[in-house]
Amino acid sequence: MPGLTSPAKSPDAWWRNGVIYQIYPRSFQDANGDGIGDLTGIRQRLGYVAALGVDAIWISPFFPSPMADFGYDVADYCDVDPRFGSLADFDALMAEAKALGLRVILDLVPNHTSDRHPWFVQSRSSRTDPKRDWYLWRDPAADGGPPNNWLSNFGGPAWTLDPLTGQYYAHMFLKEQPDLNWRYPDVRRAIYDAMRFWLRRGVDGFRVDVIYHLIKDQLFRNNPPNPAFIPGGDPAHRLLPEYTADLPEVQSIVMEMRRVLDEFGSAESSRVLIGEVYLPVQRLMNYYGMDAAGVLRGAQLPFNFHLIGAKWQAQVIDRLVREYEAALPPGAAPNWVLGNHDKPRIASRVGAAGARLAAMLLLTLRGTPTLYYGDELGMTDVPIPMTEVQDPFEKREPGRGLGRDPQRTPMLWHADEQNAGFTATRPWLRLGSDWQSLAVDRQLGEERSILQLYRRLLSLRRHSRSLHEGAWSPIGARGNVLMYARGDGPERLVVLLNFGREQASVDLQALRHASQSLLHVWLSTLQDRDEQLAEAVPLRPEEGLILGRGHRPG
Ligand code: TEU
Ligand code: CA
Repeated sequence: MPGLTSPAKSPDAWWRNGVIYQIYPRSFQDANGDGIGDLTGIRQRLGYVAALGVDAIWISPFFPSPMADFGYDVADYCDVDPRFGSLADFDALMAEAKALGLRVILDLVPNHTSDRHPWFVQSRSSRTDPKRDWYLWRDPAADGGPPNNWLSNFGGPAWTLDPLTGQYYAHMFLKEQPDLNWRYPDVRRAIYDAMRFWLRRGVDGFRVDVIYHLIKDQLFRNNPPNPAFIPGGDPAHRLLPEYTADLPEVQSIVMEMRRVLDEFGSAESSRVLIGEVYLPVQRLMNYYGMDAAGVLRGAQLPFNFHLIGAKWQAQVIDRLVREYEAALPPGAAPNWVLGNHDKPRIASRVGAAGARLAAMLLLTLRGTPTLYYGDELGMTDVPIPMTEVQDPFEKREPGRGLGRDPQRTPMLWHADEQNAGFTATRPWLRLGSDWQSLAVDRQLGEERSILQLYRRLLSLRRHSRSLHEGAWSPIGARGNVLMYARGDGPERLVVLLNFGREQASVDLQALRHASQSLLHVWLSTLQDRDEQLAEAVPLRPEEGLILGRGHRPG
């Protein structure tokens, strides 16, 4: 039957079109009643994640850490922080995930360690310590100040003076997160060994934190001023990171990391390297690592964050998708992200109806989508009173709207349980006032909830070959309606997304070249229509539709 195909499974390269679900471990499920999520909690909730219909989870860091940046300051790359559990808990989680058919991706933080990591403790102990060169130490400037003008992403200079040896060390983030010296071979080896430690335990890949920051200018030149900087904005944007990010030499490291993964698989390896890269589309493409022969040797998925910053307009999104699709090297896997633990939640950026439209967009574009936990519930940013702030970024730069606590609040499980079933005690971050209406069990009982929309979209993606792996072809943006097709021939389907707050109508004639015959509404973001279309497709405000031939598969 046209449009009806068995799930397109290509087990070797699941990451080409599988769906990744990001879990922030502090906030998913607390199993031992301390108000902080943990690995056992995640394991207990894997049934929900599998039933949602995703392919993999990515867990933000759970390694031993003083938690200056909530785990992005690692003190031991090969263990579990007691607050999150133990290695045995991790193994149990891994086994449960495997049993449910879920892949597990870990968060590798190689740009910096915690200042409590034994490597840094040794490095700072003396100028002649064998680990001195593992970090970036420099003499003070002539006036005793920092060696250059580099800025920390969290505000203030990227240099801190260590009185013990009279030198400054570099840190792109907090002073509790000293940057490793990736020009130094021993550093590379040590991190690659940590990767192997987890690969041997069965993990399916890594999301690599700020992979594009790993190499800094060897001459430590000053970063130039950013002419586009708006006073009052993120203070780190005062300078352009010309000498601290995306240096050409970083590409050889990306390829080395990929080779470590490939030790555990084939070329189309089932182990995946995901790079956290905030860069313009063209520069992002370098991270696929295409060599002279056209072989992709870099990250299989350099994160594409462009939907996060894009203006929420049909024309803008149309241009963005075209630009990104056109820029991809041959054979490269596209990917899309709507949000993460660092960015305001999608439902707060575009509203409740917009969040549904965004879900349809994310899950009908070509390639690998990454979902942020709770976005499937339509969770919004939770305002955190000053006295309850946890995020070090907010503490350092208060009141600028840069803090990341609002998007890190506990997952909402049960409408009738204390703290939504996240914890039996006071949670580390408060719940939003609307938590009961958003809870998983409440939404599962509602036919047309956003959670049901996510489940339907994920099921459709799995059952429709066109959505799962078909080509993406633009139809265009007419007024507020973004239109594109997926797949070829009789299986081709059409997606219409009305970004406007008014009704819109699309002439079927206009879609004729994209469709072969009568079209059915397979899915509406409002989940209340199922009709066969005659001449025009009426779209309600902020409604999205998937149109296909015949009946909806799955
Ligand atoms: O984020 C890198 C990054 O670019 C963010 O720090 C961003 O600039 C900031 O959050 C404002 O949006 C990664 C992690 O995702 C983040 O949680 C860590 O704090 C950071 O690296 C340091 O490891
Ligand atoms: Ca706990």
